[in-house]
Formats: sequence, C-alpha cells, structure tokens
Amino acid sequence: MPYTPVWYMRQAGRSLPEYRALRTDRKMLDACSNADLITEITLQPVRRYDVDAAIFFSDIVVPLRAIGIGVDIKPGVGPVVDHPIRSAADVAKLRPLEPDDVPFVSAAVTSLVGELNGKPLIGFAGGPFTLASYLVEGGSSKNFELTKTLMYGDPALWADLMSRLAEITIGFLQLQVAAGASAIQLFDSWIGSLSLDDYRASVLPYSRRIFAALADTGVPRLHFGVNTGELLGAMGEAGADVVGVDWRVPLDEAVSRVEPGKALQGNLDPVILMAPWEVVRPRALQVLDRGRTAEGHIFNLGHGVLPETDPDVLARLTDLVHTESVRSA
Ligand code: 1CP
Repeated sequence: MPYTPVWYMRQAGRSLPEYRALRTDRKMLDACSNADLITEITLQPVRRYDVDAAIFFSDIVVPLRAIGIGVDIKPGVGPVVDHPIRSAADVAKLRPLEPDDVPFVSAAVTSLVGELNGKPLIGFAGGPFTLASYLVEGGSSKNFELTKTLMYGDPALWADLMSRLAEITIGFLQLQVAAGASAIQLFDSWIGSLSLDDYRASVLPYSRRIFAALADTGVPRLHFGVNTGELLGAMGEAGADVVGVDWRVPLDEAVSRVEPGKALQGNLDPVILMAPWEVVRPRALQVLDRGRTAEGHIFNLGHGVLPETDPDVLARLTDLVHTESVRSA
C-alpha cells in the first residue's frame, strides 16, 4: 500500500443516513443478528469513504446475548442488562461461546469477504473489563463503582468473571477469523478508568490470554481503549501488534510509551470533524506527521465517529490521508 491506511472506529452506522434508513423499523440487536443486514451495513461506509478496511457491523454485547444473557441495546443509551451480575451464581452462567450460537456472524463474514475484493475485514470483540462493566453495572457507567468494587473486594470472583469473559471473547474472535476476517480489534474501551497497577494485576493477564489465543491465526491484532495514556505500554505487552491511541496523547509521544516493534493507530479528536475544514486539515496532517515516528501507522480517530459527523467530511479526510501520506512520504 503506497499510503497510510485509514479506517474509522464506528464508521458503520450512526452518522450515515443510509444506515438510519435501514434501522428505522429494526432494533439494533435484530440488525446484528441478520447476515444480509450486517453485510450491507458493513459495506456502506466502505462505499462512501473508500476507507482501507471494513469493520464488521456488530456490537460487543452480541456474544453475551448469544449465550443467553438478557441484554438489549436501547436507542440513545447503549447496552442495558436485565439482571446485572451480583453473585458467583450469576458469573457461573457465563458459558463459552460456540460458533453455532452466532451462525449469522460466520455467514456475514463469509459474504463480506466475497464482496470486499481483498480489502481487509476487521473483526472485533469487547475486552474483558469493558464487558464486565456492562454486566456488573447493568449498563453504561461513569465511575464503574460496582465493577471496581467487585474487582477490589472479591478478587477470586473477579478472576472467574474475567476468565469466562476472556473465553467468550476468544471464541467470538476465533470464529470471525475462521470465517475470513483478516484482522481483529479488541475494544477494551473503559480500561482508562484503572490505574496502571490495577490494570496490570486485574485485566492484563486476561487480555494477554486473548491475544495469545489468536497468535497462531497470523492475523494482525489491534488493541484499543479510551483515556489510556498511562496504560499504552502495558496494552502493548498484552500482545497486540497495533496499539490504538486516543486523541489525548500525541502519536510521537505514544511511540516512546509502547515497546518497539508495535504499530500505532489513531488519533484525530473525533470532535475536530465538527470544525471547518480549514481547522480539520492541518490537524489531520499533524497526526500523519507524528504517525511517521512510529514503526507503522494506521490513521484513525481517537475514538468512534460521533453521530453528528457530516459523512462528507469523513470522505474528504480519507482522501486527504491517501494523497498527503504519499506526497510527503
Ligand atoms: O462501525 C461500527 O459502528 C461498527 C460496529 C460497532 C462497534 C465496533 C458497534 C455498533 N458497536 C461497537 C463497539 C462497541 N459497543 C464498543 C467499543 C467501541 C467504542 O468504545 O466505541 C462499546 C463500548 C459498545 C457499547 C455500546 N453499544 C454503546 C456505548 C454505550 C456507552 O456506554 O457509552 C452504544 C451506544 C452501543 C450501541 C451501538 N453499537 C453500534 C451502534 C451503531 C450503536 C448505536 C445503536 C443504534 O444505532 O441504535
């Protein structure tokens, strides 16, 4: 590839009118259970933006629902869990995921690989801390009080919970790769709420288990979280090939926090895209410039595309990354 590759977290859905049209009479998790819809929604941003990778349209709670956990995605809110985890008996309900639990995922991956003409398809799963946070809090959270109380107060139950979530995640990622996904991203979005010590002790062993289980597939493994300035080195140690960086840490600084041999992904502030193009352009070029100090760079936003984003700005940004990364290489 002659230029810096670019795709956007949450590029599918949300900001696209063609996505909203498909979703008007369908619930989010119903859309995520239909192979034809998954295929179409995954392809929509690839057509619009000419990005260099597709991200599989699904959600981090899909494998949890597939093993029988009562969870829904409420519009404008996010995941809501019927019976949040409160006891060892609740944790014991988390059984491993089998490919037969999500036949629509394997089917959609297979059809997408056929449609993408060699363009990579990124499979994904939620990381163990982030999944635990929805299961224990019952939904979104600001301070993760219940999750961290369990982590600090009952380390044995926490270990059981994290082990089970790691197994589910491994199953979900392996079946996507088996069906043809060419890279995987582990979204442990909320780990930035932990100190480095707590992350190392209570989360990293399980992320490491996940990346190790994917090692022999040979596909590139990406790892992302928000507010992870202090954790970037440890996230690399967990075994990812590419460490995602949010917009708070400049990429040339992130290089010094991550062990050598890793590529970086990121990290334009998604809110910048609401500003006039004269503001967006130099900021994007600065990200490209700083990305050149890394051993490899995938251009992305520092977190997901916000729903208010004008799709034309993302198309223009993709074009800018492609043309300018060649010109100044
Ligand atoms: O491009 C894409 O949209 C790809 C599909 C995708 C991905 C990668 C969706 C669809 N969700 C995710 C991952 C995801 N889901 C993460 C990790 C990534 C990140 O940090 O952004 C997280 C934390 C979730 C949980 C979730 N699901 C939230 C966040 C709630 C919170 O606590 O802040 C929300 C709003 C959802 C619903 C959801 N998932 C995806 C879409 C398009 C939506 C919006 C729902 C809708 O359209 O009704």
